[in-house]
Amino acid sequence: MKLYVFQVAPNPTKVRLYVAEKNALGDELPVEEVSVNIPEGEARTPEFLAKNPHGQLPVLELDDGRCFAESLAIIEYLEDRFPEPPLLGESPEARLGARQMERYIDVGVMMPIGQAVHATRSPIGLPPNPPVADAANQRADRTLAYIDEVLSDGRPFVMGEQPTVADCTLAAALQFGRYGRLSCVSSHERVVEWDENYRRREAVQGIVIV
Ligand SMILES: N[C@@H](CCC(=O)N[C@@H](CS)C(=O)NCC(=O)O)C(=O)O
Repeated sequence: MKLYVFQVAPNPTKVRLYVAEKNALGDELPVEEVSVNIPEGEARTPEFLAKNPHGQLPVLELDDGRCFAESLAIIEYLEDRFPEPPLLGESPEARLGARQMERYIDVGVMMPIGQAVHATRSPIGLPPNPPVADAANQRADRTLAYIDEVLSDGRPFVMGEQPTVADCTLAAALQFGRYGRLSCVSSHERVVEWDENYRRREAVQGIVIV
């Protein structure tokens, strides 16, 4: 399978982290990464639009040539195909909790951080828009306060003792925030500490680069 990605872009990074975590657990996923340079327009070429008409990353190309987008759908497909060891949790309830948290983080942190970065230091050259950036920063700040509280019991990962897809989404979002030099994370000490510890781990070396 081929996974079309671009470094630092948060949605592809979330899937890359998931694959790296699975590999670190001993499950060598047969996924080959292909870089598509978003700022240089490579996601808008006819060739790439044939893979994803929305021109967005990540895209997973199956061995039979079929292509699928949407980061969480790709992760869930990989988890269905390679269920052991699990990265969504052991029981249905654990998976429910991990998916719930992943959604909170995607909608409440990654999306507003993406909006804030594109409204301040857009990698694809969008014009600055301070009111949009401020509102998005505030939205991210609210969800980060919630995650900070979740982490207050000293757990190493968002869902407890083991990494899940929730950690992948959070780390990918925070990296994009650092790229955009956003300040919304810095006041949440436990999130900052979680992020430093997460990035230090051998499993994810070379993926979180900013
Ligand atoms: N909901 C989609 C969002 C995908 C997305 O927004 N990808 C961004 C990179 S993080 C992209 O390809 N942007 C290029 C563009 O929209 O032109 C997912 O979860 O995969």
